[in-house]
Amino acid sequence: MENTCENEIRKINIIVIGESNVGKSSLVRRFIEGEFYDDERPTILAETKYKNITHNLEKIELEIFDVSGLHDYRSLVSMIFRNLNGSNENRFGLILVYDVTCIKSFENLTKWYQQLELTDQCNIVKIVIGNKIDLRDNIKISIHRGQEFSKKFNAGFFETSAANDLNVQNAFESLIEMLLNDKEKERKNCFSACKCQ
Ligand SMILES: Nc1nc2c(ncn2[C@@H]2O[C@H](COP(=O)(O)OP(=O)(O)OP(=O)(O)O)[C@@H](O)[C@H]2O)c(=O)[nH]1
Ligand SMILES: [Mg+2]
Repeated sequence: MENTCENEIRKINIIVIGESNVGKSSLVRRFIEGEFYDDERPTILAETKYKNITHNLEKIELEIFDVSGLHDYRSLVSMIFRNLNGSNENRFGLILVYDVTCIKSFENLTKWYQQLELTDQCNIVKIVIGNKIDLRDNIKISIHRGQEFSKKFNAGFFETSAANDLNVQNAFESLIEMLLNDKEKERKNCFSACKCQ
């Protein structure tokens, strides 16, 4: 007889936000497809991407909301977030992305975060990503500033390059691990810098 439990798939939702051009879609593409496009187009509104993974023999479907960083769509972030928060019994993941070569993208990350209007009731696990570390000669935001920022929001921290495939899998997998393991201390202690820097 067929065991229906075996076919049950747990769902994990992740929302990716930050300024336009920081590389949100490139990070998601790198994680899901293992590819990178030099000419990645700006996202219109938001795109949803899916990936199935197995964790400890459990099937998991990841649903990733890649939200446009164009300011016109900023209110969309709150809308997606409210729906997700209202409909989801499980915790879900938030990835805040800035571009290490762009000061504005780092400074504005607080505004994107505030757009979510998070409350203590929100069941959420956060990580901050400083992307484009392959552009070594143009880095404007030190790893220290990134870490301090993420501590303020009780989020994990990662520096990545979607272009060179540095630390991207690790960042996503660590977030998923935190979501699945439900360990508060992991959220606080998850700081990782790319060794290649
Ligand atoms: N050098 C370098 N370029 C990158 C990296 N990640 C993304 N890019 C480039 O940066 C540009 C913007 O990338 P996107 O992924 O479209 O950025 P986005 O944050 O999704 O932008 P919006 O959709 O407008 O919000 C593209 O030309 C990418 O090829 C990276 O790690 N290194
Ligand atoms: Mg995009």
